[in-house]
Amino acid sequence: MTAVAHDQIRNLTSQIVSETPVLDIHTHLYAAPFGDLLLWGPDELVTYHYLIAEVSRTDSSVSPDQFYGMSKQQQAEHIWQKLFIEHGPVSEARRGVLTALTALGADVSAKDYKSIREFFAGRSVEEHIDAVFAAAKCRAAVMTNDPLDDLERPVWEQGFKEDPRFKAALRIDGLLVFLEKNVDRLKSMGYEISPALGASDLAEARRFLSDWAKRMNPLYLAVSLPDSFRYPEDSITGKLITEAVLPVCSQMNIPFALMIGVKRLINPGLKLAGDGVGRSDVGSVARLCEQNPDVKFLVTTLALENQHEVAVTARKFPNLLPFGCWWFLNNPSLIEQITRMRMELLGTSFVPQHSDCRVLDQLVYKWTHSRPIIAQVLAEKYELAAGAGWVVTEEEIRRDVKDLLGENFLRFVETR
Ligand code: FIX
Ligand code: ZN
Repeated sequence: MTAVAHDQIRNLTSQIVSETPVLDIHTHLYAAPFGDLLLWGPDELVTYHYLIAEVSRTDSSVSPDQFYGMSKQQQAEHIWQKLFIEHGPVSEARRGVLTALTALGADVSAKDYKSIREFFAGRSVEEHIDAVFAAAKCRAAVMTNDPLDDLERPVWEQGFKEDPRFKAALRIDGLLVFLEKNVDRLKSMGYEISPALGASDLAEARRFLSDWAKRMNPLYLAVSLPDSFRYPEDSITGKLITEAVLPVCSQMNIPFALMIGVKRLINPGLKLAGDGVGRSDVGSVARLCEQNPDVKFLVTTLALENQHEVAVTARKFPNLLPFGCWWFLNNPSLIEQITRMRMELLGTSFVPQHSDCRVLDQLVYKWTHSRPIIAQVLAEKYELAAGAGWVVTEEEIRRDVKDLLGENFLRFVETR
């Protein structure tokens, strides 16, 4: 064992965190065989829905309809002009663009967007995947795979050569939250599931879930739920969770990931950029864990106000793994606050971050921005332990960093 001097803890921890490969447990990225579902490159980076929300409030002379009427290139140039040239790139999402572009070799100092776009022109998606995963020190990213997506489903049905850097997650919002609009699609796929949810509908729902779980071999089943979510609940979502999702998760030993707290489309005109946040009922999470001890739950909530209660609830239920600083929480000041609070309550038994990348290039900035914060909090706690007489070793720090950046998650999904 290599003891670490007190004044070396911070540097060593930050070095170890910066060099340890990360397993990113939730992204909207796709392996190359999924084609255009994988968004990449500067125009996608700059038109990220976080920046669409920011430009819509910064320059109201262009309406959301007018903005969405532009080509992707025109949208990118508009955002660059309004959010980077006419106003300081000080928001997290804007800084993210600069971090990713610079880390991938582009020169942003000239502030000339067209030359930045030119720099990436002619790259193949395979080259870009290699470059991004290397720059982000990402060993694997978990996708968001929706069998009810008409572009994605044929890729799974045809089969493809797997890339070990992309893991599957079976996303089931289309069944749990949007069943009514997917009844015909499910029927065309061979599943008779009516919103009446009689016994045969529920059996069909279980068959749908287990069929696609067998096909995708997902690390977890996942759903994003509104802030109004309650468990148990006599609703389509509530019934399907109780009668279909939980039995299948228990039988196949697959965790269920709940992302709770979105207020969908509070401004519909902004489309994907129009979602808001609401406080969730964490009591529902506690009941899920208490009433289903044989099911593992991965939980992230969108509201800052819910973070403490989720961490406390996780102290009571080993089948609950809190993860990530989701979406509107993915900001340095909040990541630090949430990570410190979680570490004080849970030690290292949580997943501090996921990227939620929608664009491949974002993998670089989401982790470049989060790693130093995770390192700072962990180092601080080790310094305090050392101050209380503990002999901190390099091996201990390496072990805990590996846990926080992936092993916790893998152990959780793999254990029965
Ligand atoms: O439901 C989700 O997976 C959310 O992460 C997304 O829908 C959201 O649009 C997003 O990109 C958050 O970062
Ligand atoms: Zn997401």
